[in-house]
Amino acid sequence: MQADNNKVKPLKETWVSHNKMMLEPLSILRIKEKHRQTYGLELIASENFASRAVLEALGSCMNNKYSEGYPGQRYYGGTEHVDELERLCQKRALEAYGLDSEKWGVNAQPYSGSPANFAVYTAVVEPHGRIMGLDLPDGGHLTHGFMTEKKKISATSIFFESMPYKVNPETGYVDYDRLQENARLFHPRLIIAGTSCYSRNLDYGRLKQIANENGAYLMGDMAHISGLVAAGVVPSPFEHCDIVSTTTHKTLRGCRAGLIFYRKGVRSVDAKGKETLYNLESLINQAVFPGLQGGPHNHAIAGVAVALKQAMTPEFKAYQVQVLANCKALSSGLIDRGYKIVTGGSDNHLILLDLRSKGTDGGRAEKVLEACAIACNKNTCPGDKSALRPSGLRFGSPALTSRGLVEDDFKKVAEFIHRGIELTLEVQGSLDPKANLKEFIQALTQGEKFQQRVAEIRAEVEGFAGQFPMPGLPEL
Ligand code: DSN
Repeated sequence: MQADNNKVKPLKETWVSHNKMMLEPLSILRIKEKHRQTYGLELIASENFASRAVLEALGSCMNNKYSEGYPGQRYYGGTEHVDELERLCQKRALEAYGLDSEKWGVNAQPYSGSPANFAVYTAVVEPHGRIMGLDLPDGGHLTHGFMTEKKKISATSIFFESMPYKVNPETGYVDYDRLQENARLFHPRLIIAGTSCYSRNLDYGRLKQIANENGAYLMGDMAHISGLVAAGVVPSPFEHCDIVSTTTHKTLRGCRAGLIFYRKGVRSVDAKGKETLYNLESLINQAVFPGLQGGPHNHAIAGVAVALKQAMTPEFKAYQVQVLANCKALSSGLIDRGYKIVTGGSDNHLILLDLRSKGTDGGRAEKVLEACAIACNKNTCPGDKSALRPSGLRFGSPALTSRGLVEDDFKKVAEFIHRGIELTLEVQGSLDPKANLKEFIQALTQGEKFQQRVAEIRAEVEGFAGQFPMPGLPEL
């Protein structure tokens, strides 16, 4: 029934009305952060700038509603609109990836990628069951089972038994042969086809073959590449995986949340023609709620629904094509200046710069680049002996591509990075070779000569970055 607007009384001004005082000091921090994002070069491979429509959906009354359960089966009243919202988000998720709803389902409630992954393990791997994922120092993610010789770090390695697979330290590519050998000994229940710092496409067909040999599920974690997959510009994990998890805020350009896709229907047919069916839908839904989570974040589901609609537009496809082109331009810009890129280049949105041949490391270079308004992150390179002194820097093209930068602009970005690394080497050269990171930062921030150099580069970076438009809302 339509409300009769003439009969609706205007709300009284009360303490619940907009009170700017309540935003202090957040409004100042927000302005500073907006300035940092606008006048800096955001090269963190997992970050992006959400659109105004996504931010509007996120900052809405959908935040206020509890709706534990699933559409049509909730533990709260008043859920008719959020039911419709969640169904819409699910429908768009399947459409955005070209999935047949007879063969695939999706859970839209995970709060983000890490809870999504843990929900998958909870659903299909028994306690202390075996999982194999790409090792964190080789480009995997914490939640893929990270542990060291001394300590189980990720809850995945605490509650499940984790055996990593590795990249070949010489080439930087995943060593599938070694994975296959180890899987034959370890008999995993689940293999994870996913990365957090790997610049090449995974061979999902080979991974599926290894999973099948062991009766294991293959889970794709496409968090980093989910926008590229939606646009069809990289191979799709949906072709071979049983389950696919993702975040929604990286290349997909939505708000922070997660999705889990799962197969439905026939899983396998034996020699006698007997079919085994997938039983993932109820296991995964139960693992998410009530297993691990409470009420869904309906405002985030709204933001994801908007992002998925955007992901089905021709503009989005063009954006992802540009993400790839820009990453290649950045990679060649650095190679032309004598830098080594792990695997020699990139098939996706990120590169890993190996600084070992330059005689410095990712931690020191990250600090100098940050001082120059260039945001990136230190990362281990294949073969690194210590995770405490990672030799690499990870750079990604998605965020700056959202601001409209093209290949020539990324060549300029490569030049700025080069100047920052040259400065890193100068600061390092002024110190005892055994100087630690703290002493390095002290020299950088207290040396007048170095501060002058930082200020020069920073002013140029800010002038350059400030020319490009920023998606979102001007004031938020
Ligand atoms: N933290 C993300 C990244 O930077 O890759 C993964 O969750």
